[in-house]
Amino acid sequence: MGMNKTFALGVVLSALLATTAAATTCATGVPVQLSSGNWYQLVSGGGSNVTYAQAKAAAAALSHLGNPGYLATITSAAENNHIANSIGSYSSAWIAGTDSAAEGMFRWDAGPENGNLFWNGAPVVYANFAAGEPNNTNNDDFVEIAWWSATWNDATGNFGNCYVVEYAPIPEPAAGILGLAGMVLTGLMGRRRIG
Ligand SMILES: [Ca+2]
Ligand SMILES: [Ca+2]
Ligand SMILES: [Ca+2]
Repeated sequence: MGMNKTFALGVVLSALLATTAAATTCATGVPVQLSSGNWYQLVSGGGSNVTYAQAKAAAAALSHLGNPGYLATITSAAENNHIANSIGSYSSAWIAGTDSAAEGMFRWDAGPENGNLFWNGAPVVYANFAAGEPNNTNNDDFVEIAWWSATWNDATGNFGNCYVVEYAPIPEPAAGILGLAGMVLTGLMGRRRIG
């Protein structure tokens, strides 16, 4: 009886601890490709997750199939929906938006669109802030996406969050360079023959 009770208590405690641990971070998913070609991955920051700066640095250190990663930039509804619906879920995760340089002027902070303005009080090209956001409540300067609504919020960058990594296929210069090299070689060989 005593053994059974101790065992049962252990099971309950384990379950409680597991629940607590699971609630602190997301599950790192696999990169999922959108038809446009880019991959997106929800990444755990570990036990207490990571700040915006840590997420940005960690994303830049990742790669998928040789394609470098960066903290995700979301520039279309298709991209936003793909992230919200296809890569797993968590309460929220960092994406690469910030207005740290100029309050209320949100720019992309990584990837091919680095530096591009996407919010100046209204969407520039594309933005998906929740109603009433961005509100700069606590000098919020960094953008997170929330899964319950697929919308964005400005938050302080210093709390723990999961993050979304984007991988863009590297354009294929190899074929062009090889083709150019072939033309140069052909040209040289032609000259030699003529000479
Ligand atoms: Ca993007
Ligand atoms: Ca702000
Ligand atoms: Ca906010």
